[in-house]
Amino acid sequence: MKKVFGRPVSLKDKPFRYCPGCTHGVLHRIIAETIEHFDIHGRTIGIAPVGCAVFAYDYLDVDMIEVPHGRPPAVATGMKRSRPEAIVFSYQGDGDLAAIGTSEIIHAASRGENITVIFVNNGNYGMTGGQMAPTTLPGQKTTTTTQGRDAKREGNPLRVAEMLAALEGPVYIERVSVDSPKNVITAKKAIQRAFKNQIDGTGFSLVEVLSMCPTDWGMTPIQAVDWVRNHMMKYYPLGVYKDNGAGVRHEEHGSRGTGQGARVKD
Ligand SMILES: Cc1ncc(C[n+]2csc(CCOP(=O)(O)OP(=O)(O)O)c2C)c(N)n1
Ligand code: SF4
Ligand SMILES: [Mg+2]
Repeated sequence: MKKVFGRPVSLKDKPFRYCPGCTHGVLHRIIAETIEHFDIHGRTIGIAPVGCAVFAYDYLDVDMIEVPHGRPPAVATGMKRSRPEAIVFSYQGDGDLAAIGTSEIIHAASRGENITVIFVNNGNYGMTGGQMAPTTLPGQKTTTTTQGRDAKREGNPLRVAEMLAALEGPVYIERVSVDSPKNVITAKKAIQRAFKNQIDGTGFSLVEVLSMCPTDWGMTPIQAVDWVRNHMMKYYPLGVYKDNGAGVRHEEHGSRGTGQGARVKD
């Protein structure tokens, strides 16, 4: 019988320890499938930071470096510059990338480093108990905004994809979601494209992924999916925000993105 589905070689054969409904595991699989797709298993280096995102090192069977909070773009820069033949990606949460690591990501993007960044936006600091992150929505309750985030007191959320797309350096910025099979397929195409850009030497690529943290949101997995669709996607519209490549229009997304990008061929 023809085998149609299996475990990618870069994904270790062990159960995920994530909470039920958490989407880190979905993303790990997509990354592993992408590594297999491009046959780069032997030369891929992942950077895992702090937060639940850190456990990527436990599941991805490639060389992984664990770095202090917020520093993945700096370490990825050094690694890529010293080992240009390596495919270097960072896997970062929103507390990591958009709070303590804001300056690192902005400057790495501005320099146009030839790296791939997977940005997991789950709207809070998952690992430490659900504190407010820069991406927490207005009105959203967290353990540090118990009455809901108030822009006057806690500031406005950061739209990372839009912010980085305004810079000269990046070649590709897209926001995706993993709330449905269709969107998982789109997310996989985006992550493939972000890796392909690096393989081709094109430059800095970032994929922001709207993700679920049911435990700290105090929701069931189903409620968390609804929260992503009904709240997160409204504030953070899906789409291609920057794409310096040429090619096919990205038809799946709405009008907020530039829609000028090529999709990687399967
Ligand atoms: C320098 C430093 N500051 C703070 C912490 C505590 N800390 C550990 S995980 C975390 C939040 C991580 O949140 P995020 O990056 O969004 O990842 P998630 O758990 O949501 O995937 C914090 C603040 C730390 N480990 N190191
Ligand atoms: S706390 Fe949130 S991000 Fe961390 S494993 Fe649980 S659901 Fe996932
Ligand atoms: Mg987070």
